[in-house]
Amino acid sequence: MKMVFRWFGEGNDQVPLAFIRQIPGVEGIVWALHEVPAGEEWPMEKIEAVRRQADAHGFHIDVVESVNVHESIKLGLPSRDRYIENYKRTIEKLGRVGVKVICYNFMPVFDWIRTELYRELEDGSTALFYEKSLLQNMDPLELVRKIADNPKFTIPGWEPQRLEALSELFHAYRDVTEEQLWSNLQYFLEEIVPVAEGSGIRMAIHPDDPPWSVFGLPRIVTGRDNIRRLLKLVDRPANGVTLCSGSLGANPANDIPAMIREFADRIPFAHIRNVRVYENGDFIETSHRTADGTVDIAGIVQAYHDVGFAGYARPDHGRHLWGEECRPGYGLYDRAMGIMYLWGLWDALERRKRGRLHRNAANQ
Ligand code: CS2
Ligand code: MN
Repeated sequence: MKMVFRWFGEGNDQVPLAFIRQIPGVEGIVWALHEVPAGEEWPMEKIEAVRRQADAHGFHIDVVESVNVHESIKLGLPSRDRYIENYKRTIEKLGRVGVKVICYNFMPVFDWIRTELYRELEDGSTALFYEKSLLQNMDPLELVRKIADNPKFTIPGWEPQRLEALSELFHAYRDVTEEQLWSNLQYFLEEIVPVAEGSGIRMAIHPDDPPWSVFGLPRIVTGRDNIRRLLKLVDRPANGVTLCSGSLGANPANDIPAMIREFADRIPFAHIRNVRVYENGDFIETSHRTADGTVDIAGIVQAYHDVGFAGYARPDHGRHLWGEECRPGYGLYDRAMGIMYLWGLWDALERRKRGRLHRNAANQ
């Protein structure tokens, strides 16, 4: 397991690289050019600049999250070919600086969705919260005002430019069925996966968050069956998945350890975090610790260990603690603690395995 940490870039992340350096066992940053609008080709100078900054702190830049997919690709419009060309050029450039994994998602209009960014937990910390009944009766615009209107930080997935044309976008999606979205995804993958392969890169789709349809928009990466289908669309190692335990875990029917065992060789990148799901379908993000949520983080780490996972992993969202001012879900403290929990589980498993090997050798 190669531990990495998401970093939003110089001047765009309140956590300096020098602080990330102090979290045990972090070898690389997970990055993106957040200022480049979806669909545009990434400029090489800007890519190189991030590489230099990371280098100066001893980090690699193997994992990019995300190269965002332009809506016309998801909608299957004639203009998609132009944007797919740009996407390919970006993949090639990233390959040239040594990037190994590109995380992306295929969610129409919105990336992740919550109804509250700072919901208080019983310990006084706050975290992202999803209230099912509230969302069912909410106007999407109202939600955008609530989430995107954050004066201090732009929120990934809720960039203003993405949301400018919201009503037109909803209109454009009115006739897009799940099956059409699948076929648009297939078209995209057939184009880009060979380019990724040629560039030494594995594509890793992020599951839908939450893993169900919202505001009547189609969503297709929600659980085991459709991940199976996705991997078969282009049945190559370069067509993989970012297995996000928090996104998939919002649906308690998802057996994540079983998915890890089944899809092991197609998971180049793992997001590991916990959520607590309530009986009414609401959920809140918690600490990474197994006992704090409903996702079996210990079982997940065990599954990764059992399959000999050698890919990249990062803690995902964390709570907001100790008065930290940060981008929602992306404070330093809880994610750093999350890493220590993940290493604790991992190291204990390693030790047990080595002990077993020693004993077996001694018995021979
Ligand atoms: C992430 C997603 O911060 C988050 O919620 O898990 O935004 C993720 O980066 C994208 O869906 C990946 O394309
Ligand atoms: Mn995630």
